[in-house]
Amino acid sequence: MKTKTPRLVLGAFLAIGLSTLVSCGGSDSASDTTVAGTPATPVITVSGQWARTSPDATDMGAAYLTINSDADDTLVSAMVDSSVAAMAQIHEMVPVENGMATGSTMAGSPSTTMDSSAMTMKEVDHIDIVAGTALELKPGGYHVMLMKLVKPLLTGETFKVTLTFTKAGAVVVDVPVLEDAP
Ligand SMILES: [Cu+2]
Repeated sequence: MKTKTPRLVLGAFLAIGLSTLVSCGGSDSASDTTVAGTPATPVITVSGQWARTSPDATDMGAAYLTINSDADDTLVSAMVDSSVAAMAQIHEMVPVENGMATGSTMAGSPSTTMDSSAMTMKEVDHIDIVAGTALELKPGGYHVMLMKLVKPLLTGETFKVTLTFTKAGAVVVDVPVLEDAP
């Protein structure tokens, strides 16, 4: 006899019944019947990564790269091996506006005012990544700041940066040191 059970619920009921039957049948391949609703881990692609050679005068460096993801995700941190620098942070270059140049700027670093005296840097907590839209970390914008370099970054060297995403987890990138953007 027919009931008024909504079709969706009935369908789910049937599906559960079927998978129960399958597992009762002695099949061990339960992983083949992936139930819809398990969120897939985003596939992150990092390209164009490079770091600028650091002049002797500074103990800071910067790395740049482009991030693509097939699903929305969030970049939450960047790490670098302690043999390269004491710490890495995600920074953003922002215009210095009247009354806005306060707080977490890079105090005590005279070398950051070369010809961009109207810009300053601030640490960002996270960067949202939109599926299918490239996120560029590039000079004048977002960058991975390397704090307290152990030694100068020399052209030809390569070091690893670990990017951590909310969903995709850790992504390790080999970053070459170059004179200029590739
Ligand atoms: Cu910076």
